[in-house]
Amino acid sequence: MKTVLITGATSGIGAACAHQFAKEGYRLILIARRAQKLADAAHHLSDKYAVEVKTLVADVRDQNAVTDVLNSLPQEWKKVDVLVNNAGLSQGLDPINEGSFSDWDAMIDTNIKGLLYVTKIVSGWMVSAGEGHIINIGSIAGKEVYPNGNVYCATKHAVDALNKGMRMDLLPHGIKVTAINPGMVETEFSLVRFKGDASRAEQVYEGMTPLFADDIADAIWYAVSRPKHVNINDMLIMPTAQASGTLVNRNK
Ligand code: NDP
Ligand code: 8X3
Repeated sequence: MKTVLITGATSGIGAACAHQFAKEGYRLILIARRAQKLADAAHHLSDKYAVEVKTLVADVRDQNAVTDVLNSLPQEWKKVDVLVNNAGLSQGLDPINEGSFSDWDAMIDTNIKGLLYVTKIVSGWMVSAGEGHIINIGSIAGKEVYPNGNVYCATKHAVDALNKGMRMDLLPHGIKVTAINPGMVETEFSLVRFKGDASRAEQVYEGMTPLFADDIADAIWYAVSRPKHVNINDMLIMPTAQASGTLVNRNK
């Protein structure tokens, strides 16, 4: 029985991954802050796929909380085969001189530090087991920078660097490390970026077909299901209607 740990499993890409791995018969460990949404997802997944699900309500920014909830898992759940470092967010889209300190803290603390807190513990378990696969959700924003994307792009460039660094450090232990870097995916991402402004969020995807969370879960499953001797280092996945961070064809 294989086990996957997914951060940010209450919505979007993380929720789609939970379905994909459950469908493949994995046991699930799901982390997010919204307790009720997490509990509802767990019930639904265990009913639909007949898999075991553990939910851990935690804010990945909180180093002590992350350490406590992960260490509280029963020993037999600490053999994690796949870690999907997905929890993340953007806050605001402002020029650097107008950016908000709290937005910057939220992005840096979640996308970089939260990813590190979870990875430190789970990669330790993988080293003990002598195997494992870490999937880091980066972004087109980790490959290029777009106007007003400043700090969000910086956090995803950091994920790109950490993805490469982890692969080097974990090489002696046979642990695979993969970055999945999506372009525009229609999830709660834009609603969160624009702090609940639904009409501004909708405009992001107006006149074009974005990626859907299932497209990314499918790509993650492709990487995870390669033979033991094959690692997908890095995948950049864009909607057909998006050629770069900002170049979008809205006429089709
Ligand atoms: P969503 O907003 O739909 O999902 C984000 C998930 O992360 C939610 O489950 C949320 O759960 C969780 N999360 C956010 N902050 C925290 C936190 N501090 N602690 C624990 N969980 C947290 O967005 P996406 O699915 O689109 O985003 C997933 C990842 O994909 C992010 O890393 C994002 O940067 C990346 N990405 C997204 C793209 C897009 O266009 N959508 C493109 C490229 C990359 P809860 O609120 O319950 O804690
Ligand atoms: C999310 C996609 O284009 O807003 O990482 O950076 S984008």
